[in-house]
Amino acid sequence: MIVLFNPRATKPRNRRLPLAVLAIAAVLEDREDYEIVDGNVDDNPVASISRLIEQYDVELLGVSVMPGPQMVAAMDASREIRRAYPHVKIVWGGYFPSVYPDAALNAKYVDYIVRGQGEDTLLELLDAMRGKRAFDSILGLSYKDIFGLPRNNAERPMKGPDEFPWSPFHRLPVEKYLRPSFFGKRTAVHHASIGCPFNCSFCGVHAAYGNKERMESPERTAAILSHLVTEYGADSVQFYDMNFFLREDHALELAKRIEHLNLRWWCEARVDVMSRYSDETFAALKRAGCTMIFFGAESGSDWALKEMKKGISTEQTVTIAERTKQFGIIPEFSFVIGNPGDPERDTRETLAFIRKLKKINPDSEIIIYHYTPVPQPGDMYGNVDGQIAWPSTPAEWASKRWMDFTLRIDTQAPWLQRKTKDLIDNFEIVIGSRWPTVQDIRAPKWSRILLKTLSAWRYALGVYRFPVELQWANEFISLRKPKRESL
Ligand code: B12
Repeated sequence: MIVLFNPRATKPRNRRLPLAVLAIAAVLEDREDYEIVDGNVDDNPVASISRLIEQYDVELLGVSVMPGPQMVAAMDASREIRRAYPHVKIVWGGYFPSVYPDAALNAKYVDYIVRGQGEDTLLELLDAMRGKRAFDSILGLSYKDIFGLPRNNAERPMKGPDEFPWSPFHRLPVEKYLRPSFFGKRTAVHHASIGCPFNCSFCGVHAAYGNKERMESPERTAAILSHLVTEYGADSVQFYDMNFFLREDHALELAKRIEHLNLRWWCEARVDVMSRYSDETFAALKRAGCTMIFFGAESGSDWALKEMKKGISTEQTVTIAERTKQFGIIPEFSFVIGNPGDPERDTRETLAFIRKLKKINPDSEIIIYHYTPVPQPGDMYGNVDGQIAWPSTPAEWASKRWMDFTLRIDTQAPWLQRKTKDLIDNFEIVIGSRWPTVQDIRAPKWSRILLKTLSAWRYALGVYRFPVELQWANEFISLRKPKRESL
């Protein structure tokens, strides 16, 4: 038997279908004996895994690992299982081991790493474990050789979603995952493409997947959504694609195919791509239920956008603010402020730019992060001219310093002066109070009015320093921040 484990990554109320383990389960279905254990549902996943090991002949524990709290849960559980059942092999897959394979493989309790797309690599790994092929022939696999030395096999070329079977939803209690959100009472999630053709220097996607994107056919996306609606009563969906819209004809066809499902939905897109879409496409997307789109606007400085290889311009972001307003779609603009090139200038210009966007489209949701690099292909020893040296073990990644880095709470980036960091953080609290997110469906009306009233003078006058009263009010009200959904 194979046990697939999704360690806890979020509060129960924010839990969503675990797409990574479902994708892996899809290729095991009808082929292998397997069970899924999800730490977002199960209060004691280690006990559940142990029970399975004691009852069945468990050959492999497959753990899905994202950086952040999920990595810590994966580390603790893998350690415990290794201690109690040393004969069970452990493989880690997902973003953490894909982006930091050496650190993951340094852990004694990790035997194999599956980098990037995992379906075929896992099947081949099972063959190798059963003596049917050599470990060094498996693309996308990292492992320890007979001397215990790390081996990173070459990358595996990505396949499109249509080349794999559908997720076996029936293996999970789906109703537990369709939770209320701003978009509906029963919100599902789906991934309708894989990869992203861009190379932004702060994003983990190309570090894990390279720079290609493969899209699911609109026909299959519509069929899966229709299944989630008719079988499980989904009324809304969040598309978790790294880049949902690439080709306009594809977007238009999909919109037409899903319109009749009456779903309200959210997705991620790029301002350069969407600013070129016709009015007809925007209107079709709106009719098809598109409610909110997340855009990585990243900076209000064109030079900073160039430095981070984003490939967009501030003008395109402005166009999107205008066009989303015209079509009644809420834009969610995310910024990564404090570019190492000139963090003070980037901060100044970006804060002014955010104010401009809010004027154009007051419904814009604003998400603010500190600029946080990820390892770039080729930079093995550090990042940003050697100013960041990466941890070499999961335990080090789990320390407060690196958890704050991962969650972008405090990157401790050497280029970011304290006063600039404070300015970014203070601005975030002022703008977040002046326009509380619409996405916290639990916040009572009075709490929004209180925050807006308290912050109005600060925003109007541009006074962001020492917003203690807002910190206090935010703590008291505890409004959900879309970006910190996991905590
Ligand atoms: C959904 C999601 C979340 C959800 C998770 C919900 C859930 N179900 O638990 C939530 C909101 C909780 C979340 C939170 C965070 N996330 Co997140 N998240 C994503 C997102 C949008 C989709 C991931 C997904 O489901 N993909 C679909 C599946 C099918 O693909 P996959 O995960 O890559 O899985 C494949 C392979 O990796 C591999 N694989 C995966 N697991 C396993 C296991 C085994 C055994 C094997 C063999 C293979 C394997 O095979 C799978 C199929 O091919 C990605 C961006 C993206 N579009 O990928 C960001 C992303 C993964 N998140 C990211 C980050 C940074 C975070 C946060 C740290 C953000 C924050 N500041 O709080 C937190 C921390 C999470 C935590 N608690 O530990 C980054 C990671 C970047 C990096 N540096 O590595 C990403 C890439 C976003 C980005 N562009 O920067 N996230």
